Amino acid sequence: MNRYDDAKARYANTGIDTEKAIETLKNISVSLHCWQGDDVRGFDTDPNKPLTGGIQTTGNYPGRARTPEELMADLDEVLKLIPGRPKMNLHASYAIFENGEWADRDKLEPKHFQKWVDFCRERGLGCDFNPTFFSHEKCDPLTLSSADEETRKFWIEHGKACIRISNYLAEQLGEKCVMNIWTGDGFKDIPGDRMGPRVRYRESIDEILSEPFDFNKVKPCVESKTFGIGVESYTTGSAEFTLSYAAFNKDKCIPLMDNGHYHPTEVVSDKIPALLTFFDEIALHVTRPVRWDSDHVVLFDDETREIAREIVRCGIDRVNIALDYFDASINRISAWATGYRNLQKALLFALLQPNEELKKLQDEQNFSKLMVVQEELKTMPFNDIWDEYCARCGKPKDGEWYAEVERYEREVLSKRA
Ligand code: RNT
Ligand code: ZN
Repeated sequence: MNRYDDAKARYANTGIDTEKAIETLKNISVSLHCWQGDDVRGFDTDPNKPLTGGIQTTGNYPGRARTPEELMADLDEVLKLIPGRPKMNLHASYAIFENGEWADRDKLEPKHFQKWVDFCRERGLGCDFNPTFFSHEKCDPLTLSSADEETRKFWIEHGKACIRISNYLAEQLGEKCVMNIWTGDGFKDIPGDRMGPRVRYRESIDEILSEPFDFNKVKPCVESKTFGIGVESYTTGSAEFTLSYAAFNKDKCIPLMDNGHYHPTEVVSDKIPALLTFFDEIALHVTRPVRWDSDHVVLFDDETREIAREIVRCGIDRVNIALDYFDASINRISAWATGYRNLQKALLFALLQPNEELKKLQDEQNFSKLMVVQEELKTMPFNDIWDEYCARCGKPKDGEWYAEVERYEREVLSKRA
């Protein structure tokens, strides 16, 4: 008997269908964020300007992508290494201009993303999108919540342009486009007015979402945050703000939770069923915060597994899953692939749980057995199912992909001096 058949039989003994888990996971779409490849620099402004908005990439590992061609080549390399059903996730700052043409963020058009559409179409990928409200001279530092009407207008126009682009991506690629509104708007020190920026932020999002779109195809989201670097005292788009916005605008907007954006003892896994009690659909940014919103590479750790368990238990089709991290201190292809594979592992692990039985044990108040069953599941022959899943996706198993990362680094990345 081969290892998979043996593992399959052992899972079957506990009432778990590994075939079903594998088939389900193959169809769960997970967005691959383009910004891990170039440390969130983008192509529409000077790539050497500082990253603003309170986010930070640290490290200067050699080999970052400097052009659209390099980023696409790197993405192709990552796509070789990850099983599952990836979807691209772009920021507006990744617009590709041709023939010396350039457009500011308020004037971006679908054509500036045509190369990305072609890239996605050739690879059978859908595409999510994000307006870029940071790393730009018109961040004062506020954007959508700025007190300066001209600045605020500029960013509203950017948001509207992004709705049109998202619509185009959805139409061209035949898959819904999740468009996430996140701004780093906030203050370093104690504000003199907390309400004003929030009222303006609300009005700005209203204006952006007044741009026509089909809510079945374009899914605007509002992402909350607690604080950022240099923005420690006040964040306009706090959890209460964005959640309330989404709740009062359910016909055109969904809430997005990034698991780096809460206080360190709060967990997004627990918030998933809380929100899904009220919202039909939510969106997630999966990341790994280390003491703060540090955006470390996603690991196969307890909270990632718990997030995946809640996604599976609450309804896979109700959660839009995306990755959001950026590590510039290690090989970026490895960072991308490690995080993506780990989220896949967490989802597979979650699909291999006897959820009906666990629920029953809880409802019967059999908490001793509930603990024992959950603990024993941790050491089931999970790796054999994972290997089989990778093989069926035509992608390398653990132990078989890192050599390719090394080859690519040697032959491609190391030459980008
Ligand atoms: C920042 C937010 C936001 C960004 C990306 C680049 O804290 O998480 O989602 O990381 O849009
Ligand atoms: Zn995020």
